[in-house]
Amino acid sequence: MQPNLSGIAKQRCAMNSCRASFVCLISLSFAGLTAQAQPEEKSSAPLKGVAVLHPTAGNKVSGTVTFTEVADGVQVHAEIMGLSPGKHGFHVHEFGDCSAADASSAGAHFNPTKKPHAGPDATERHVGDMGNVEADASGKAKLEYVDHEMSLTNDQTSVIGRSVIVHAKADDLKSQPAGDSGARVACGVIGRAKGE
Ligand SMILES: [Cu+2]
Ligand SMILES: [Zn+2]
Repeated sequence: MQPNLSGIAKQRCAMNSCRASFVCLISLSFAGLTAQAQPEEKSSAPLKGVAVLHPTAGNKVSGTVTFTEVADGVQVHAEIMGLSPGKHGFHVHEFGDCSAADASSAGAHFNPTKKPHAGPDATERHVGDMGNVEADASGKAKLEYVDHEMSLTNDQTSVIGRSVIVHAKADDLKSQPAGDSGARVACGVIGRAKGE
């Protein structure tokens, strides 16, 4: 008879020696820990959010904005089209609700820390203050930067469930409460996206 390895282990566990039982117990506990560690490894992908922008009534602005958790903040990547050439205010607004024809349903700038309106590099700013996107002559804009105020985790500065708004005019980064950037030309709800 050729007992396999688990057969040998069982035989050892069956031995009435204190020491053998202890070794078997340790082995079983270790196997249990390994099995528990598996699901945590799967969820280690960076948190990611995405907003698909749709035009408000009378406009044709569309695009996609992604938010990816990085070591020092949240990487914002925007690609927008259908804009008039030049700068356009670009913010996270407090409600993830683009249902109104003019996107007024999205509410004010996302401001959980109760600070004044400013630009993305200011130390005192709305969490939602992403500044401007700048469209070229063909109406396309691209923006890529790391934001140090917003988050994607389940805390008060998380932008998940809020919305991204693009405006008709430039944000002057100082007028209160919203940078005097005019009408809302596109709106998209920020949802959770699959991590990479
Ligand atoms: Cu805005
Ligand atoms: Zn603001």
